[in-house]
Amino acid sequence: MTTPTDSTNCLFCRIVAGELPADVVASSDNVIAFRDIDPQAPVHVLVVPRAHYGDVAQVAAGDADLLAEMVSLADQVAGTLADGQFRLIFNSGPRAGQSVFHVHAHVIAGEQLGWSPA
Ligand code: DGP
Repeated sequence: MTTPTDSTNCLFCRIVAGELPADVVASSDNVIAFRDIDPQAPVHVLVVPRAHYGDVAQVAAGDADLLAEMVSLADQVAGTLADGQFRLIFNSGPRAGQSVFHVHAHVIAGEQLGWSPA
């Protein structure tokens, strides 16, 4: 998947660097988690690696351990802010709804979820 991957003026790079505010709810060595600005559920948190990768395929190819760390932090967030049950969404590419091209996982939790998000 070809997506813009330039870290220059990347919104989430600026949040990671502390240049822009965010409601950070959890962090690990290489990943931070902060509340989405436009929540779609009682718990809607974005899990974001500190390093810039454009999308989930790029982080999987470049650093599979980092992808595992993202999933682990998502699980931690769901256990802390909800009942441990959660939906994890990666939008990959504009047609899938990706609007910020710094890979992030949406942790959706805190209520009975319907299906499908499409
Ligand atoms: P996506 O469409 O999958 O790329 O998700 C991007 C999400 O990022 C979207 O749900 C809204 C969220 N978002 C956009 N700008 C900001 C921001 O400045 N702060 C926070 N916390 N979330 C943001």
